[in-house]
Amino acid sequence: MTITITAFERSPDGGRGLARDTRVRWALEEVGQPYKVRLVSFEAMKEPAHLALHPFGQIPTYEEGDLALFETGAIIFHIANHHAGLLPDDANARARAITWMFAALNTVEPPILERESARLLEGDKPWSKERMPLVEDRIRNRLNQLFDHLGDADWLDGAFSAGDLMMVSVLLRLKSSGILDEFPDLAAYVSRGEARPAYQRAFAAQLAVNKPPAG
Ligand code: GTB
Repeated sequence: MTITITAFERSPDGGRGLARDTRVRWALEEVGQPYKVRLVSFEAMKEPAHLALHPFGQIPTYEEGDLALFETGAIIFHIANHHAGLLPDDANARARAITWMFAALNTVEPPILERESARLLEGDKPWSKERMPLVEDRIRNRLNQLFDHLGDADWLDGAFSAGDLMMVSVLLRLKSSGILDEFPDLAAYVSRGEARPAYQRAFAAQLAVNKPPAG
């Protein structure tokens, strides 16, 4: 059955791979599933046709036959659950990999998103300069804990899994902040994710849509 996802017609990041369709593309590439992409404008995302797929008017969405999904956690879990390559066969190892998906989304991503909101939406407020170090320290706290867990392992729990795919995707949003560079082992972990051929294909595919015109 054909898989169709949605992505920004023009991503605000100009193709740096930070919009959340990249992680879904990556998962599909890891499991070797072909997919189509329907590009949507910001206006179209708020119209009834898209809202029927995504109640919050966002990308990405995922369609496969009668099934329509939103939320990258649910989409990537669905992909990983139905195709070999992203979740281990052993039941306990599988449950732990899923735990890491949740940890990425529920524990590590929130302070990273808070920093982006603080910068983009509150950067002009008189109290912003005072608040930012507190927000960034909450990220450092999570990165310290993640670093303690990872140690010198390549991946979070044995072989690469959907948990790593989600964690690397979340950490990638920190790349331009300089904070990730304070944790060279975590920066190396992210680089290992980016070096995967499946990630490279996913990145190239989103860049092909968003690349600024040459010249
Ligand atoms: N929890 C949802 C999920 O995981 O699927 C979050 C989905 C989401 O935030 N989608 C964003 C969106 O549709 C795009 S990815 N926003 C439009 C809206 O809400 O109206 C977030 C994003 C956007 C832009 C950049 N960037 O330019 O760097 C990075 C990330």
